[in-house]
Amino acid sequence: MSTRARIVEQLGACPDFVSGRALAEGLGISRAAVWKHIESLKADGYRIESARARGYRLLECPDRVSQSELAACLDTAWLGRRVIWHAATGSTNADAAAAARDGAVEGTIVVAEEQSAGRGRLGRTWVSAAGVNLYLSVVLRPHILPAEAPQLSLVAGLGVAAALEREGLDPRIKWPNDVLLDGRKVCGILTEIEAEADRVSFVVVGIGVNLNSTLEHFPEELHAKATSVVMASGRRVDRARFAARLLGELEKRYQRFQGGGFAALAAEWESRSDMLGREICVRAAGEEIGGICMGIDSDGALLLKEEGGETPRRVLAGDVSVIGGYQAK
Ligand code: BT5
Repeated sequence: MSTRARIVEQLGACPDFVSGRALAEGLGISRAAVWKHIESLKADGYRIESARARGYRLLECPDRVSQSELAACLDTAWLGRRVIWHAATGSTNADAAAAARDGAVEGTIVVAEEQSAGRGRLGRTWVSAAGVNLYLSVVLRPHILPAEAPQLSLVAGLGVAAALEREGLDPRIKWPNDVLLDGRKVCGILTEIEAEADRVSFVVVGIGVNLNSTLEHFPEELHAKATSVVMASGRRVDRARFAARLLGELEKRYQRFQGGGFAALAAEWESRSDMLGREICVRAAGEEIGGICMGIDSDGALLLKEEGGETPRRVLAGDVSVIGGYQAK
Protein backbone atom coordinates (compact mmCIF):
# COMPACT_ATOMS: atom_id res chain seq x y z
CA MET A 1 0.00 0.00 0.00
CA SER A 2 1.35 3.46 -0.83
CA THR A 3 2.29 5.86 1.97
CA ARG A 4 -0.47 8.14 0.78
CA ALA A 5 -3.07 5.36 1.07
CA ARG A 6 -1.79 4.51 4.54
CA ILE A 7 -2.20 8.13 5.64
CA VAL A 8 -5.81 8.12 4.39
CA GLU A 9 -6.37 4.79 6.12
CA GLN A 10 -5.02 6.05 9.44
CA LEU A 11 -6.91 9.33 9.28
CA GLY A 12 -10.07 7.50 8.17
CA ALA A 13 -9.84 5.11 11.12
CA CYS A 14 -9.92 7.97 13.62
CA PRO A 15 -12.80 10.45 13.96
CA ASP A 16 -10.54 12.89 15.83
CA PHE A 17 -7.20 14.55 15.06
CA VAL A 18 -4.16 12.36 14.49
CA SER A 19 -0.89 14.05 15.33
CA GLY A 20 1.74 14.57 12.68
CA ARG A 21 4.22 12.84 14.95
CA ALA A 22 2.06 9.72 15.33
CA LEU A 23 1.61 9.54 11.55
CA ALA A 24 5.32 10.05 10.92
CA GLU A 25 6.32 7.41 13.46
CA GLY A 26 3.74 4.91 12.27
CA LEU A 27 4.86 5.27 8.69
CA GLY A 28 8.58 5.61 9.32
CA ILE A 29 8.82 8.95 7.51
CA SER A 30 9.58 12.53 8.59
CA ARG A 31 6.91 14.99 9.72
CA ALA A 32 7.81 17.14 6.74
CA ALA A 33 7.08 14.17 4.45
CA VAL A 34 3.70 13.68 6.19
CA TRP A 35 2.91 17.36 5.58
CA LYS A 36 3.81 17.00 1.88
CA HIS A 37 1.49 13.99 1.49
CA ILE A 38 -1.32 15.86 3.26
CA GLU A 39 -0.88 18.81 0.89
CA SER A 40 -1.02 16.51 -2.14
CA LEU A 41 -4.15 14.79 -0.78
CA LYS A 42 -5.79 18.20 -0.29
CA ALA A 43 -4.89 19.11 -3.88
CA ASP A 44 -6.66 15.90 -4.96
CA GLY A 45 -9.92 16.81 -3.27
CA TYR A 46 -9.51 15.42 0.26
CA ARG A 47 -10.80 17.81 2.91
CA ILE A 48 -8.33 17.58 5.77
CA GLU A 49 -8.33 19.95 8.70
CA SER A 50 -4.91 20.85 10.10
CA ALA A 51 -4.59 22.28 13.60
CA ARG A 52 -1.42 23.30 15.33
CA ALA A 53 -0.44 20.94 18.10
CA ARG A 54 -3.31 18.61 17.29
CA GLY A 55 -2.46 17.30 13.85
CA TYR A 56 -4.75 16.33 11.02
CA ARG A 57 -8.38 15.33 10.79
CA LEU A 58 -10.04 13.82 7.72
CA LEU A 59 -13.34 15.55 6.98
CA GLU A 60 -14.22 14.22 3.56
CA CYS A 61 -12.82 11.96 0.82
CA PRO A 62 -13.40 12.77 -2.82
CA ASP A 63 -16.11 10.67 -4.47
CA ARG A 64 -13.71 8.43 -6.31
CA VAL A 65 -12.82 4.76 -6.19
CA SER A 66 -9.03 4.78 -6.25
CA GLN A 67 -6.43 3.15 -4.03
CA SER A 68 -6.56 5.73 -1.20
CA GLU A 69 -10.36 5.70 -0.87
CA LEU A 70 -10.56 1.92 -1.12
CA ALA A 71 -7.71 1.29 1.30
CA ALA A 72 -9.51 3.32 3.94
CA CYS A 73 -12.35 0.76 4.10
CA LEU A 74 -10.98 -2.48 2.64
CA ASP A 75 -10.75 -5.51 4.92
CA THR A 76 -9.62 -8.15 2.43
CA ALA A 77 -6.44 -10.17 2.75
CA TRP A 78 -5.36 -9.91 -0.90
CA LEU A 79 -8.23 -8.91 -3.19
CA GLY A 80 -8.03 -5.27 -4.25
CA ARG A 81 -4.77 -4.63 -2.44
CA ARG A 82 -3.25 -3.54 -5.74
CA VAL A 83 -5.40 -0.99 -7.60
CA ILE A 84 -4.96 0.39 -11.09
CA TRP A 85 -7.22 3.42 -11.28
CA HIS A 86 -8.27 5.41 -14.34
CA ALA A 87 -10.31 8.59 -14.46
CA ALA A 88 -11.50 7.33 -17.84
CA THR A 89 -10.68 4.30 -19.95
CA GLY A 90 -12.07 2.16 -22.77
CA SER A 91 -12.82 -1.00 -20.81
CA THR A 92 -11.47 -2.04 -17.40
CA ASN A 93 -11.61 -5.66 -18.62
CA ALA A 94 -9.22 -4.84 -21.45
CA ASP A 95 -6.93 -2.99 -19.01
CA ALA A 96 -7.00 -5.86 -16.51
CA ALA A 97 -6.15 -8.40 -19.24
CA ALA A 98 -3.21 -6.25 -20.34
CA ALA A 99 -2.02 -5.96 -16.72
CA ALA A 100 -2.39 -9.74 -16.23
CA ARG A 101 -0.32 -10.39 -19.38
CA ASP A 102 2.33 -8.14 -17.85
CA GLY A 103 2.35 -10.30 -14.72
CA ALA A 104 -0.13 -8.51 -12.40
CA VAL A 105 -0.60 -10.55 -9.23
CA GLU A 106 -3.84 -12.31 -8.40
CA GLY A 107 -6.25 -9.88 -6.79
CA THR A 108 -5.08 -6.84 -8.75
CA ILE A 109 -8.07 -4.74 -9.68
CA VAL A 110 -8.68 -2.12 -12.32
CA VAL A 111 -11.25 0.56 -11.55
CA ALA A 112 -12.40 3.42 -13.76
CA GLU A 113 -14.71 6.32 -13.11
CA GLU A 114 -15.90 6.14 -16.69
CA GLN A 115 -15.66 3.72 -19.65
CA SER A 116 -15.96 4.72 -23.28
CA ALA A 117 -16.13 1.12 -24.55
CA GLY A 118 -17.66 -0.83 -21.64
CA ARG A 119 -18.20 -4.40 -22.79
CA GLY A 120 -21.07 -6.78 -22.24
CA ARG A 121 -21.16 -10.35 -23.51
CA LEU A 122 -21.25 -11.24 -27.23
CA GLY A 123 -20.12 -7.81 -28.40
CA ARG A 124 -22.81 -5.98 -26.44
CA THR A 125 -22.18 -2.64 -24.74
CA TRP A 126 -22.16 -1.76 -21.05
CA VAL A 127 -23.42 1.79 -20.57
CA SER A 128 -20.89 3.46 -18.26
CA ALA A 129 -21.79 6.98 -17.14
CA ALA A 130 -18.99 9.00 -15.52
CA GLY A 131 -18.42 9.24 -11.78
CA VAL A 132 -21.64 7.66 -10.54
CA ASN A 133 -21.23 3.88 -10.74
CA LEU A 134 -18.70 1.13 -10.27
CA TYR A 135 -16.67 -0.32 -13.13
CA LEU A 136 -14.31 -2.87 -11.71
CA SER A 137 -12.26 -5.75 -13.13
CA VAL A 138 -10.46 -8.33 -11.06
CA VAL A 139 -7.43 -10.37 -12.13
CA LEU A 140 -7.65 -13.96 -10.88
CA ARG A 141 -5.33 -16.89 -11.46
CA PRO A 142 -7.42 -19.89 -10.38
CA HIS A 143 -6.40 -23.50 -10.82
CA ILE A 144 -9.37 -24.48 -12.92
CA LEU A 145 -10.05 -25.76 -16.41
CA PRO A 146 -10.94 -23.16 -19.04
CA ALA A 147 -14.46 -24.62 -19.26
CA GLU A 148 -15.00 -23.88 -15.57
CA ALA A 149 -14.28 -20.15 -15.89
CA PRO A 150 -17.94 -19.10 -16.42
CA GLN A 151 -18.57 -20.31 -12.86
CA LEU A 152 -16.65 -17.26 -11.71
CA SER A 153 -19.45 -15.03 -13.04
CA LEU A 154 -21.77 -16.87 -10.67
CA VAL A 155 -19.32 -16.48 -7.80
CA ALA A 156 -19.01 -12.74 -8.52
CA GLY A 157 -22.81 -12.40 -8.71
CA LEU A 158 -23.03 -13.77 -5.17
CA GLY A 159 -20.47 -11.21 -3.96
CA VAL A 160 -22.41 -8.37 -5.57
CA ALA A 161 -25.71 -9.60 -4.15
CA ALA A 162 -24.25 -9.87 -0.66
CA ALA A 163 -22.81 -6.33 -0.91
CA LEU A 164 -26.19 -4.97 -2.10
CA GLU A 165 -27.88 -6.74 0.79
CA ARG A 166 -25.58 -4.85 3.16
CA GLU A 167 -27.06 -1.66 1.68
CA GLY A 168 -30.44 -2.87 2.95
CA LEU A 169 -31.62 -4.07 -0.47
CA ASP A 170 -33.12 -7.36 -1.63
CA PRO A 171 -31.19 -8.30 -4.77
CA ARG A 172 -31.94 -11.36 -6.87
CA ILE A 173 -29.52 -13.21 -9.10
CA LYS A 174 -30.40 -14.08 -12.65
CA TRP A 175 -28.36 -16.76 -14.37
CA PRO A 176 -25.77 -16.46 -15.74
CA ASN A 177 -24.43 -12.98 -15.00
CA ASP A 178 -27.00 -10.46 -13.83
CA VAL A 179 -28.03 -9.09 -10.48
CA LEU A 180 -31.47 -7.49 -10.32
CA LEU A 181 -33.32 -5.11 -8.03
CA ASP A 182 -37.10 -5.03 -8.40
CA GLY A 183 -36.74 -7.12 -11.55
CA ARG A 184 -34.37 -4.66 -13.25
CA LYS A 185 -30.69 -5.06 -13.98
CA VAL A 186 -28.44 -3.31 -11.48
CA CYS A 187 -25.28 -5.29 -12.26
CA GLY A 188 -23.75 -7.18 -15.15
CA ILE A 189 -20.69 -9.41 -15.02
CA LEU A 190 -18.34 -10.30 -17.84
CA THR A 191 -15.81 -13.08 -17.27
CA GLU A 192 -13.04 -13.38 -19.84
CA ILE A 193 -10.14 -15.81 -19.85
CA GLU A 194 -6.78 -16.36 -21.39
CA ALA A 195 -5.78 -20.00 -21.53
CA GLU A 196 -3.44 -22.39 -23.27
CA ALA A 197 -4.79 -25.87 -23.92
CA ASP A 198 -5.99 -27.03 -20.50
CA ARG A 199 -4.31 -24.34 -18.41
CA VAL A 200 -5.89 -21.04 -17.46
CA SER A 201 -3.26 -18.27 -17.47
CA PHE A 202 -5.65 -15.77 -15.97
CA VAL A 203 -9.27 -14.83 -15.64
CA VAL A 204 -10.62 -11.29 -15.66
CA VAL A 205 -13.95 -10.87 -13.90
CA GLY A 206 -15.48 -7.54 -14.92
CA ILE A 207 -18.25 -6.17 -12.72
CA GLY A 208 -20.43 -3.18 -13.54
CA VAL A 209 -22.78 -2.03 -10.77
CA ASN A 210 -25.17 0.90 -11.18
CA LEU A 211 -24.96 2.77 -7.91
CA ASN A 212 -25.79 6.48 -8.13
CA SER A 213 -26.95 6.74 -11.75
CA THR A 214 -30.42 8.10 -12.43
CA LEU A 215 -32.70 7.57 -15.41
CA GLU A 216 -31.05 10.27 -17.50
CA HIS A 217 -27.76 8.37 -17.38
CA PHE A 218 -29.33 5.51 -19.34
CA PRO A 219 -30.38 5.52 -22.99
CA GLU A 220 -34.10 5.30 -23.55
CA GLU A 221 -34.07 1.60 -24.50
CA LEU A 222 -32.79 0.72 -21.02
CA HIS A 223 -35.30 2.81 -19.06
CA ALA A 224 -37.58 -0.13 -18.38
CA LYS A 225 -34.76 -2.66 -17.93
CA ALA A 226 -32.04 -1.00 -15.86
CA THR A 227 -31.93 0.35 -12.35
CA SER A 228 -29.41 1.59 -9.80
CA VAL A 229 -29.16 1.55 -6.03
CA VAL A 230 -30.26 5.17 -5.78
CA MET A 231 -33.19 4.54 -8.14
CA ALA A 232 -34.29 1.49 -6.15
CA SER A 233 -33.76 2.87 -2.66
CA GLY A 234 -33.60 6.66 -2.91
CA ARG A 235 -30.24 6.52 -1.11
CA ARG A 236 -26.91 7.46 -2.67
CA VAL A 237 -24.07 5.07 -2.09
CA ASP A 238 -20.53 5.78 -1.00
CA ARG A 239 -18.95 4.09 -4.01
CA ALA A 240 -15.57 3.32 -2.45
CA ARG A 241 -17.18 1.79 0.63
CA PHE A 242 -19.48 -0.27 -1.57
CA ALA A 243 -16.53 -1.44 -3.70
CA ALA A 244 -14.59 -2.42 -0.56
CA ARG A 245 -17.54 -4.43 0.78
CA LEU A 246 -18.03 -6.08 -2.58
CA LEU A 247 -14.37 -7.10 -2.68
CA GLY A 248 -14.66 -8.50 0.85
CA GLU A 249 -17.73 -10.56 -0.03
CA LEU A 250 -16.11 -11.72 -3.26
CA GLU A 251 -12.85 -12.74 -1.61
CA LYS A 252 -14.72 -14.96 0.88
CA ARG A 253 -16.66 -16.70 -1.87
CA TYR A 254 -13.71 -17.05 -4.22
CA GLN A 255 -11.82 -18.78 -1.43
CA ARG A 256 -14.73 -21.17 -0.91
CA PHE A 257 -14.77 -21.77 -4.66
CA GLN A 258 -11.03 -22.52 -4.67
CA GLY A 259 -11.55 -25.00 -1.83
CA GLY A 260 -14.66 -26.83 -2.97
CA GLY A 261 -15.52 -25.70 -6.50
CA PHE A 262 -18.85 -24.13 -7.37
CA ALA A 263 -20.60 -26.93 -5.47
CA ALA A 264 -19.57 -25.12 -2.26
CA LEU A 265 -21.67 -22.13 -3.34
CA ALA A 266 -24.54 -23.70 -5.26
CA ALA A 267 -26.94 -23.60 -2.29
CA GLU A 268 -26.26 -19.92 -1.67
CA TRP A 269 -26.74 -19.23 -5.36
CA GLU A 270 -30.14 -20.95 -5.35
CA SER A 271 -31.22 -19.06 -2.25
CA ARG A 272 -30.33 -15.72 -3.85
CA SER A 273 -32.10 -16.46 -7.13
CA ASP A 274 -35.82 -16.83 -7.57
CA MET A 275 -35.65 -18.64 -10.89
CA LEU A 276 -36.32 -21.98 -9.23
CA GLY A 277 -39.64 -23.43 -10.39
CA ARG A 278 -40.20 -20.55 -12.82
CA GLU A 279 -40.96 -21.00 -16.50
CA ILE A 280 -38.02 -19.69 -18.48
CA CYS A 281 -36.73 -19.46 -22.01
CA VAL A 282 -33.02 -19.70 -22.78
CA ARG A 283 -31.57 -18.42 -26.03
CA ALA A 284 -28.16 -19.77 -26.97
CA ALA A 285 -26.42 -20.09 -30.33
CA GLY A 286 -29.57 -19.29 -32.29
CA GLU A 287 -31.61 -21.91 -30.41
CA GLU A 288 -34.45 -21.29 -27.97
CA ILE A 289 -35.13 -23.75 -25.19
CA GLY A 290 -38.15 -23.39 -22.93
CA GLY A 291 -38.90 -25.16 -19.68
CA ILE A 292 -39.08 -24.98 -15.92
CA CYS A 293 -35.95 -23.99 -14.05
CA MET A 294 -34.97 -26.82 -11.72
CA GLY A 295 -32.02 -25.01 -10.18
CA ILE A 296 -28.33 -25.07 -10.79
CA ASP A 297 -25.93 -28.00 -11.09
CA SER A 298 -22.83 -28.37 -8.96
CA ASP A 299 -20.76 -26.97 -11.86
CA GLY A 300 -22.99 -23.93 -12.42
CA ALA A 301 -24.98 -25.31 -15.36
CA LEU A 302 -28.64 -24.28 -15.39
CA LEU A 303 -31.05 -27.20 -15.05
CA LEU A 304 -34.07 -26.94 -17.28
CA LYS A 305 -37.00 -29.36 -17.43
CA GLU A 306 -38.49 -29.29 -20.88
CA GLU A 307 -42.10 -30.24 -21.46
CA GLY A 308 -42.34 -34.03 -21.67
CA GLY A 309 -38.65 -34.39 -20.75
CA GLU A 310 -37.71 -36.94 -18.12
CA THR A 311 -34.41 -35.60 -16.81
CA PRO A 312 -33.52 -31.91 -16.69
CA ARG A 313 -31.38 -30.58 -19.51
CA ARG A 314 -28.11 -28.90 -18.58
CA VAL A 315 -27.60 -25.46 -20.11
CA LEU A 316 -24.07 -24.06 -20.02
CA ALA A 317 -24.50 -20.63 -21.62
CA GLY A 318 -27.20 -18.35 -22.96
CA ASP A 319 -29.57 -15.48 -22.27
CA VAL A 320 -32.55 -16.18 -20.04
CA SER A 321 -35.98 -14.62 -20.06
CA VAL A 322 -38.35 -15.43 -17.28
CA ILE A 323 -41.87 -15.90 -18.57
CA GLY A 324 -44.25 -13.47 -16.94
CA GLY A 325 -41.40 -11.18 -15.88
CA TYR A 326 -38.83 -11.48 -13.19
CA GLN A 327 -40.01 -9.85 -10.01
CA ALA A 328 -38.15 -9.57 -6.78
CA LYS A 329 -39.62 -11.60 -3.95
C1 BT5 B 1 -23.20 -7.91 -19.11
O1 BT5 B 1 -23.33 -8.29 -20.42
O2 BT5 B 1 -24.12 -7.70 -18.36
C2 BT5 B 1 -21.77 -7.73 -18.65
C3 BT5 B 1 -21.46 -6.31 -18.25
C4 BT5 B 1 -20.10 -6.18 -17.65
C5 BT5 B 1 -19.71 -4.75 -17.44
C6 BT5 B 1 -18.42 -4.61 -16.70
S1 BT5 B 1 -18.09 -2.96 -16.26
C7 BT5 B 1 -16.48 -3.35 -15.80
C8 BT5 B 1 -15.98 -4.34 -16.84
N1 BT5 B 1 -15.39 -3.68 -17.98
C9 BT5 B 1 -16.08 -3.92 -19.11
O3 BT5 B 1 -15.79 -3.47 -20.23
N2 BT5 B 1 -17.14 -4.72 -18.83
C10 BT5 B 1 -17.17 -5.10 -17.43
P1 BT5 B 1 -24.70 -8.75 -21.09
O4 BT5 B 1 -25.31 -9.85 -20.31
O5 BT5 B 1 -24.31 -9.01 -22.50
O6 BT5 B 1 -25.62 -7.51 -20.96
C11 BT5 B 1 -25.46 -6.38 -21.77
C12 BT5 B 1 -26.82 -5.75 -21.91
O7 BT5 B 1 -27.22 -5.15 -20.67
C13 BT5 B 1 -26.87 -4.62 -22.93
O8 BT5 B 1 -27.10 -5.11 -24.22
C14 BT5 B 1 -28.03 -3.77 -22.41
O9 BT5 B 1 -29.27 -4.33 -22.78
C15 BT5 B 1 -27.92 -3.93 -20.90
N3 BT5 B 1 -27.11 -2.84 -20.30
C16 BT5 B 1 -26.09 -2.13 -20.82
N4 BT5 B 1 -25.59 -1.27 -19.95
C17 BT5 B 1 -26.33 -1.41 -18.82
C18 BT5 B 1 -26.30 -0.79 -17.54
N5 BT5 B 1 -25.41 0.13 -17.21
N6 BT5 B 1 -27.21 -1.20 -16.63
C19 BT5 B 1 -28.12 -2.17 -16.91
N7 BT5 B 1 -28.19 -2.77 -18.10
C20 BT5 B 1 -27.31 -2.41 -19.04
